[in-house]
Amino acid sequence: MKSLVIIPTYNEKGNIEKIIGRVSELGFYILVIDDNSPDGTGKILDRLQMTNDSPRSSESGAGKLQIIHREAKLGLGTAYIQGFKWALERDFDCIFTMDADFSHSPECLPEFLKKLTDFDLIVGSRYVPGGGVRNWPIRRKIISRCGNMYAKTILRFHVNDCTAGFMGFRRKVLEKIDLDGIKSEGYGFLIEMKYRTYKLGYKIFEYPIIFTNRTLGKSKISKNIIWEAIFLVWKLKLRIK
Ligand SMILES: Nc1nc2c(ncn2[C@@H]2O[C@H](COP(=O)(O)OP(=O)(O)O)[C@@H](O)[C@H]2O)c(=O)[nH]1
Ligand SMILES: [Mg+2]
Repeated sequence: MKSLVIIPTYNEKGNIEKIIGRVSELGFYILVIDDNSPDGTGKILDRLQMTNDSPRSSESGAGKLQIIHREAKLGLGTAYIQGFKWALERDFDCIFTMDADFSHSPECLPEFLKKLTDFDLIVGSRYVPGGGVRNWPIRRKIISRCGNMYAKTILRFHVNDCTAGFMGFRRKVLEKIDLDGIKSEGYGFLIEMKYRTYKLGYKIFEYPIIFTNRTLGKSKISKNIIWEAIFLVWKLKLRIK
């Protein structure tokens, strides 16, 4: 099984080198999609790719780090769509989505992969027994909890953590989803991917994770993205049968 971890980045200079190190130690291929981060994350990535591709490191997986540089901040949703298409043009069997800021523990990846033998989508979930959130401000805890209850109630589907960004897909799911039909961003995008997977009849498993707030850099999620998600839930309910 060949597995790819897609990591979108915007201003992650304090995290990027470490996260790539941890994920590649676990033997996964990595695709980073950087939106011309003003803090120079893209330059760090180019350097890492050069050292990764050096003859010395070839036994430990040369070419396992790939980078897409985009011109400007185009959003999390379009970054993932581009990453999914990139993966489908190649021979990856399992495709993971993960943040760069260590809120998602890379050590969960092998567990997700194991579960993908029985399920089609694994969701790293804060809201199932064993899961949780660490060091998040109370405001974010409330928004996340209420947002998830809202989405779950309106969409009437069983995923408890619809806004989770840590996911693992079997290739066939991404092949079946109409990726060009997805226009949502941020949390809306994360809800839409899970809802479409569910509507196509695929098996979803929520794997408990402890989501730890970032210690380096700032969150990029804006108020607009929250509003967008609120409207999107209704659009999804009406449009996707
Ligand atoms: N390429 C790209 N990455 C983004 C963008 N917005 C956020 N990210 C990345 O997406 C991941 C999640 O973003 P983050 O700000 O941590 O969201 P939060 O955890 O909900 O506060 C991080 O790895 C970010 O660097 C974007 O517009 N483009
Ligand atoms: Mg984060």
